[in-house]
Amino acid sequence: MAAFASFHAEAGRKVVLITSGGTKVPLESRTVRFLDNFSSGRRGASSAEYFIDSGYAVIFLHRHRSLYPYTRMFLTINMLDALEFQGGGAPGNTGEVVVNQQVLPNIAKVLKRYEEVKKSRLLLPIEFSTLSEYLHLLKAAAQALSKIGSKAMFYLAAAVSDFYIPASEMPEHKIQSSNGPLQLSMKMVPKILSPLVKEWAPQAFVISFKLETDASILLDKARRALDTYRHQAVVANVLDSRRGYVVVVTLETQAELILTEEDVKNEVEIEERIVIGTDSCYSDPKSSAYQRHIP
Ligand code: PAZ
Repeated sequence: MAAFASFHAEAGRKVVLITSGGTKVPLESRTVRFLDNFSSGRRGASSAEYFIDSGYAVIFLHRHRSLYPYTRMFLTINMLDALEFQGGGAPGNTGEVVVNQQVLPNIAKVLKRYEEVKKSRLLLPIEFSTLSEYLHLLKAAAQALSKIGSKAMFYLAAAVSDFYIPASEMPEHKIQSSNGPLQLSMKMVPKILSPLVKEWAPQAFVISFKLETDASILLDKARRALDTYRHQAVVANVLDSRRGYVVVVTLETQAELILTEEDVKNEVEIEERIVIGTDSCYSDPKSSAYQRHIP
């Protein structure tokens, strides 16, 4: 991560670390069961593409098997339905395999972009599964990125567990149902934003995300996070409307980003708006990107 960051910073590029997907919290040390959450990784994966399009190099710290930039569009497609034998499926024809462009209509365009990105080494994927892997890798990433100072951005879209069972309190073997109903006592996960902003990467531009299901407490919680950690912005969203509506909160401003029906018809994604606003705020702190106050 440090080599990737220095390489791109020396080439005059900004580097963003995106976190994406949910964390897994094991209940046993030889893990059979774990707690998980809803996050698909779509926010992180699509934002990675828009950051690359805006001139950034991206460290993509993501949950194993969550959505991934470029391939995210094809996740629901059965690979074998998308391939066919050239010349048809006559018995004995096991010759060349080609892509059925009706099943994968955008594949050529996406493949071209993916290859350009790979060739320019603009995307560094790093995987986590468990909460402890995530915390360890985020700290390592922050320390690696601190070397490039204000050229680094953090875009913390992962849905990280607030609770965990410490290794010392975890049973080694599979919890037995014959012992009756399960009662769990979990500890609070330390708030990593605090050391990240204050100690590990104090010059970086940091955007955190806040998700709630009760819209009435969302903005208060976003503002409280900004007051506590003093970072640059919080993207606040509600579970059910997160694909089409977010509020970007900074210390002085608050802006709603909304997709209209027209946008949805044109396949505009809200991440494009978040990334464009974030980039102009970062590149020019006086920018009006997030200046629109909500009455
Ligand atoms: O991963 P996804 O696209 O399904 O969802 C994105 C999200 C809701 C996880 C993200 O926008 C977010 O709010 N992350 C922070 C969640 C939290 O409050 O911990």
